[in-house]
Amino acid sequence: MKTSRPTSRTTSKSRPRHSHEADAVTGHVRLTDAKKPPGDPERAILAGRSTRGGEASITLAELKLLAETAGAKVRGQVLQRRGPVRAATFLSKGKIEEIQELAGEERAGLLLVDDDLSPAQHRNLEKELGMRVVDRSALILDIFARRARTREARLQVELAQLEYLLPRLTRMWEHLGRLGGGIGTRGPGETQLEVDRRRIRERISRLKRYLEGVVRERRVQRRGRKDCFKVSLVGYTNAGKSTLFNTLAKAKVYVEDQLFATLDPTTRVIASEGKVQVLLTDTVGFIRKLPPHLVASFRATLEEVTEADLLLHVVDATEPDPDAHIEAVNTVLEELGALQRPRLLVFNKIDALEDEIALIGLRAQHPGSIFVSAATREGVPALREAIAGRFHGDAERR
Ligand SMILES: Nc1nc2c(ncn2[C@@H]2O[C@H](COP(=O)(O)OP(=O)(O)O)[C@@H](O)[C@H]2O)c(=O)[nH]1
Ligand SMILES: [Mg+2]
Repeated sequence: MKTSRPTSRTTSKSRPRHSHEADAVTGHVRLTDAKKPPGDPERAILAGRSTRGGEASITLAELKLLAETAGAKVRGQVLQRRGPVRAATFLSKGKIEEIQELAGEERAGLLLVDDDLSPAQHRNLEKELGMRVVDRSALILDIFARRARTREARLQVELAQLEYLLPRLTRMWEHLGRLGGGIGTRGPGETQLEVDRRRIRERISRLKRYLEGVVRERRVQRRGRKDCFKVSLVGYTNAGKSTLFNTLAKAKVYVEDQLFATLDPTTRVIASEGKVQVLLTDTVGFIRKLPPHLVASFRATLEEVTEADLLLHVVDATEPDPDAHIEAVNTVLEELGALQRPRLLVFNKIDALEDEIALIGLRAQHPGSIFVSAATREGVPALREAIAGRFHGDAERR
């Protein structure tokens, strides 16, 4: 789509800068500052809140990985352990001061918050801190935007970004509206905002129509594969789904020790029995608190999962808290309506486990699951057998 630059060039200087404002028309909530020369990563501080003791450090470790994947350089972190949520700013006054101090020392201009902020909290926090704030959803959306290679993935991400942006544009000017339209509240800024909003809504409906078409197309495609046994890899991002896909399908899809390396589904035949083929699909990974807009936008991609005959739920066995990851994946599966699909839990990366004891513990806690290393292929024959077993059971029922 061709979008002319907004006419607000002359007014933009007098309006407060807001992180979501920069690319209102193209819909890109950019994390990195466009004015910065490339190769100079943005220096960021992380902030999170914890309600339960131990889990918070794991949470911030994940936020750090997300931040680095998005190209930021993490210079420090602040964790709020106690106290009620301060509704206006999400973080307490004391923590805000701590962040300011840390940011000053580290010359950091960006705060990454591990939770999702309401549009008002976001605005207030930026105002009090005097620095840019990006919440968890915006950060994940940013990574998806960077990762999107195909047209379909790009449009899906764009839709999610615009849906994220729209309420934030609205609220941004509400405080002016409440003054009752006095002097200075009905300037060109307000008119521009209405134009922006209308344009975004139009773009959203256009994207939705297009993606509906993709969903229909995919359904037709899948109908052609009705006689196949469809296996889908699901799991937390970075669990090793793509590596396992390559091992099972003898393929070469993109593998990276970064989050969300894969956005587009790839399908390969991994076995055939008589006329029936066994198809394996690798697709986008999940994470805790995946932005809901993203799940909705990626419906075309994720329908592979809802219609699979078998889901291989891949878990990184070296994770400190694999159960938390399993739960997060199950939450997304439930949102997709795919929790009822037959599932097989596959613990991966057993080559990297510290000791036997950890493996024994996992085996005891998750009976009936499979343990593999996609890297060394240990356990992969057993996985193939398990897939074949499910396939034969399925064939008998048909
Ligand atoms: N040690 C070890 N590393 C693995 C194994 N499988 C995957 N990895 C690594 O884990 C990272 C994420 O892998 P990838 O397949 O991209 O994960 P995905 O996000 O689930 O698709 C990469 O650095 C892989 O090399 C394994 O069996 N053992
Ligand atoms: Mg992958």
